[in-house]
Amino acid sequence: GKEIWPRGDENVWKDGTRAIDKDVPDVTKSIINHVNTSLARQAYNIDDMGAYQAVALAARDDLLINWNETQLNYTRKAPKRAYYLSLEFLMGRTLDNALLNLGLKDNFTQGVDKLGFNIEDIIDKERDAALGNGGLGRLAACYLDSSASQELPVWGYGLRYKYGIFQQLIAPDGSQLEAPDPWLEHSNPWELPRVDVTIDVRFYGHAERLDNGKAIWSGGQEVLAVAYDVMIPGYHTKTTNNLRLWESKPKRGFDLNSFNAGDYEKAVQSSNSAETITSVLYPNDNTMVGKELRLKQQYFWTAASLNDIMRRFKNYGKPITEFPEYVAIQLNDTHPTLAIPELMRLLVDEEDVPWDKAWSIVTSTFFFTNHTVLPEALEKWPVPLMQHLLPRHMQIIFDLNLTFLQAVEKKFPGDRDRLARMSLIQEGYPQYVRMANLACIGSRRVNGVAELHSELVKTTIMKDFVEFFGVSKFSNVTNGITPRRWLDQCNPALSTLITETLGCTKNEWLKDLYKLEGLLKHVDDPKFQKKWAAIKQSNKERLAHHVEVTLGIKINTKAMFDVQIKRLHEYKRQTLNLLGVVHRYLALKKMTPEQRKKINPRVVFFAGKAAPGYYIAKLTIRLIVNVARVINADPDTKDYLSMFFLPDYSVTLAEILIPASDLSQHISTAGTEASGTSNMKFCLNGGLLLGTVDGANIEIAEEVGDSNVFFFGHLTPAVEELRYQHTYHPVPVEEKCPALAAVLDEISAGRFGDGSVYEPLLNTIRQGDYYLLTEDFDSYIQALSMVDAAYQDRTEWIKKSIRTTAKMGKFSSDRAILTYAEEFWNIEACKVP
Ligand code: 8GP
Repeated sequence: GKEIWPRGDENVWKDGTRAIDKDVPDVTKSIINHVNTSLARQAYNIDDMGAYQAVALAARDDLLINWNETQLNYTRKAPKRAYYLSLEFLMGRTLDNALLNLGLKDNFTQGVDKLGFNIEDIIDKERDAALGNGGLGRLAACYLDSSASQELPVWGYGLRYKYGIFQQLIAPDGSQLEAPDPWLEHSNPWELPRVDVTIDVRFYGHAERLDNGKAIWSGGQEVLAVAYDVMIPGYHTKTTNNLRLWESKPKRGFDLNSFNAGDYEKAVQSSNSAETITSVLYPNDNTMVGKELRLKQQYFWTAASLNDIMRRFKNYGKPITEFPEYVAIQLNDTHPTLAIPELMRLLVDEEDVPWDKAWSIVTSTFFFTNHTVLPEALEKWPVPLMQHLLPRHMQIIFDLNLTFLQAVEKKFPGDRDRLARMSLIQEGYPQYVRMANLACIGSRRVNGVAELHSELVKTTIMKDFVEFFGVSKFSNVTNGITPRRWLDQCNPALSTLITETLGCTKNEWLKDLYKLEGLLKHVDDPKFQKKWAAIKQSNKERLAHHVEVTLGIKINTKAMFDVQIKRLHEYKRQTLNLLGVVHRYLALKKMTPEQRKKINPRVVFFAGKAAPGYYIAKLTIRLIVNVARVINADPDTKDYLSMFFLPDYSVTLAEILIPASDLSQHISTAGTEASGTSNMKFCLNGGLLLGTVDGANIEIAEEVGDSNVFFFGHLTPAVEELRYQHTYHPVPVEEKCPALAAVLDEISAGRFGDGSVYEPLLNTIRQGDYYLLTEDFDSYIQALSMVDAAYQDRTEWIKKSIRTTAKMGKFSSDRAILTYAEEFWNIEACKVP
């Protein structure tokens, strides 16, 4: 029956409330206090969810004290600050991370134990804050963790979406279904609503030009931006930074004029449209979808953030010309590019700064990071749309363009093609504003996110700009990941073993990840190898348990765990992996039972969401699911090969999958994956990498040595020529790659369900093959055999695994954020006394 007494010791609950018993830990008292007051609940009425809320509030109290001290210290010392503007922050869960960063995990573990709860069960009640699509959003979250951990005065600015990335469900036929993610349904203890911090944001209306390049922008619709603050604790430091997320609200509850005129419906309508702005995250990754509401989001967020930044700068009491000495703003891709004309508008129209001076302030303030060279991702907005929504900004962009093109003409006289390529405006009907061009001319520095990608930025999309501005404006900052979440938090056993082995504190190596090299001394120590392997094994069992609980499927944990988890995109080539699995399955089918026994069993995991409008990506999921059904049910082969699509990929699911992987796949067509960041996470957790010579894979191999990664496929310089051949001199798949043709034929023939369903997907390979699967398939299969061979020698594999982890120092996001801080922003640590 139902318990009528609280879990745990009833006396602890009672004494804790009265706070008299010395034996009751402070955290326990604090939790009880929150149960009674904040939650207004009684002890016998508390389940894991209630306990989670009380524990979160207790931890929040500690964060708040640090947060207040940090902000006060910034106000007193008035340091130069940096702001990270990102439309996406893929935070995941907060409680565990907060407890670890505060150094309070053990206290809380004991504290909840006294109340009859288990801390891991409580942690498991939290929903992910999934305000992002993939790598770009998770990178922003890692950078916030590193900024706070390095005690840097950095704030994030983003949007408080009511709905994060959709929840992914799999329909009976195997295809993806999307459901909304109402993550704020239960109150969110990690955000602080600031009803007093609001900014008016204008849309539409008229811009009337005055003298000196100034104008007055009036009329239109005004929307209110309300701030919500999220505390970002550094690891083992008091510094607790801020992530400010804006929510849109109607400026007045309703439009009094319309209301008085008796048009109640219209009055309520305008308030609806104001609230729509921050209602949902656009679920596209690496692709631009030109929706008006998205442009509204972008302006709403940049305007609110810029006004807030300006207000804070003014509190410093410095002359406006010193703005860039106190403010640096990083633009996370082109999404916040409207910040450039917005700062021009604030300076020229509202602060009376002369145009040229204003432009020099702007171009000293902004820094721009590009995250992809894929053409479909480059943002451009129709001029008529922008003119309508943001008439003043459109004027400013045209004025900037005129001066800019005059300068280009001066440097390269008579080069009309160059002018057309570099213009902020793409000609045509309609014209378009090219956001990357605007971001580039408005920023002091432009960077890519891995060595190869930064080279491609310079030689492709920014080539003309390199010739105009000089190459020194363009550079590289290779991405990084926070080792706090991506090792200490997700793989506590490995973290403990590393601390024991290195002979330094956990704090020391987590903040100086190069210290991992100390593991190399122990590579040949059989005892250490054994411990290392045992941890991997228990992580595999943890994953298997999770799959059994969520999907009801049992997994052979003795098999090699082979993982590809990322957004579904043709350039990432999940299809190559899938076809590789089918190839393996067909080969197994042809073997005798005796032959099969020599094969090392393999379990292949896929996870990832497809943009709801991305037909081919969704079809790929459907095929993965249906191939899995057939393979997993085949008694001949199921002991040697199985395959799973885990639905609803998230940060939290990644935290379970990554520590459990023996091998992970990062197999994009060369030159298409800007960096990748999960590749770093897998390697940090001792998983080996199977990949193409692309993005940060290259730098990982440089660190760990070629013998510890499995590379295959064509290199970037070959891609353009190969694509040309596929377009103009196509060769049938049967001739180019018979092994692949055989696989495609089996699918067409209906071996995995009605083949005709998958024709559009298979045809992307048979015709055009833009992502060059036919070119890389043989080499991929060969690499997979090398993986098999390597896995046969388990000791050697473990050594590779240790060496890989040991050489991950470079990929700490602390290194990346310090590069931004020192080389771009010119900011320094500001320690809380
Ligand atoms: C991603 C890149 O695809 C990935 O390689 C990289 O690791 C990550 O950014 C972080 O740098 N790019 C995007 O998500 C992206 O470009 N998104 C939208 C701007 C189009």
